[in-house]
Amino acid sequence: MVTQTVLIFSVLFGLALSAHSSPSGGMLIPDIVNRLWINSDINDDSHLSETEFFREFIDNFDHDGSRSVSENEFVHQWGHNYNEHRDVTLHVFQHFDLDGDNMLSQADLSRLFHHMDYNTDNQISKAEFTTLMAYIFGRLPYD
Ligand SMILES: [Ca+2]
Ligand SMILES: [Ca+2]
Ligand SMILES: [Ca+2]
Repeated sequence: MVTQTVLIFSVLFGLALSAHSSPSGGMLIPDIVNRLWINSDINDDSHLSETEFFREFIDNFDHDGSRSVSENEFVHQWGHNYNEHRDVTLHVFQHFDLDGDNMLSQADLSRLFHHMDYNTDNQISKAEFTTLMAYIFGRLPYD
């Protein structure tokens, strides 16, 4: 039932965006993860520091200068960057918003960062990053 609803939504949304995306909607997930990684690793040293993580997901997404990211800000910027469906984007937002207060704060991202950092070297490797994103995208409500 949920799958069917999402599918119908995807088709409608895909048609609306067909001028610049495939009928199935946004980018392929490996492409999104690659793009996310390239955008986030600002100094291009193949590691993601906590500072880079904050810069990518707070500085870029926070449009009103509150130093935290609302659901609307997240959906707007993610959609702009990755051409992704609102429902997919909300799913990512809900995984990033660890305390569930509907705001993505530096505290949420810090917890997420240390959760991702399996070998506790205070840097996120692409493998660590991909593992988390695969987990999040793997839990999307459709296959
Ligand atoms: Ca880096
Ligand atoms: Ca939060
Ligand atoms: Ca690490």
